[in-house]
Amino acid sequence: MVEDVTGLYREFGDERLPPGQHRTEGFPVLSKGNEPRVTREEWSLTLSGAVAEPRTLDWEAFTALGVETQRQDFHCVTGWSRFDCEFTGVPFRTLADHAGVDPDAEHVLFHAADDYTTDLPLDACLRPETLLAFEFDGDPLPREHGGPVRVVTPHRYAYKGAKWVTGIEFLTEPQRGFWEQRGYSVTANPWREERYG
Ligand SMILES: Nc1nc2c(c(=O)[nH]1)N[C@H]1C(S)=C(S)[C@@H](COP(=O)(O)O)O[C@H]1N2
Ligand SMILES: [Mo]
Repeated sequence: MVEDVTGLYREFGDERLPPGQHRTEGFPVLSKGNEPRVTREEWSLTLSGAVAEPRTLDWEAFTALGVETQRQDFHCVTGWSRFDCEFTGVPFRTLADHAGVDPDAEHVLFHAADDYTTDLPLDACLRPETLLAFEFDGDPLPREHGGPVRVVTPHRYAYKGAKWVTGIEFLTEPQRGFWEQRGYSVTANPWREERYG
């Protein structure tokens, strides 16, 4: 079953396409540098920081937590949006529950195999649309789009979605990620055009 979450824009206004964005049919690739080559067998995910039980999950343990498929839109801060992407993955919320997030955790820093990081307030991560995705349109997520596993955040600009994700660090104080240190927004709501921070 595919859950359609493309209507989430209605929380923020009447237009599905956020201001200043144009639609693209293709799926451009935006990577800051090298694109790591990681197999599902080599991959693991670490849940650390302000949690009851730090954990490292391998592929089997990760997928056993429960998988969902969602139809989502994808908004890049450089101006393009791709509608109706079908992503299959494990919800962030499921992973947070698995580790047991401390009550004083407020923020999240995602880590990736290319040393990319990105940060978001915890409440934005806990929305049901935040997935750690491993399939796109029914196929394994291509390496250039972050395979084996990436984060997707259809309610935020796409730089919040770490490709080749390796870790989720729960924080009691905000810490800035790669683009956030370079002037991009921490909150990054596309309908409010929060591009720069
Ligand atoms: N690990 C990692 N994740 C990343 C990036 C990156 O360079 N490295 N780029 C970000 C940016 S700026 C965008 S717009 C999206 C692009 O995803 P795509 O290449 O699948 O379109 O991934 C984000 N996640
Ligand atoms: Mo981006």
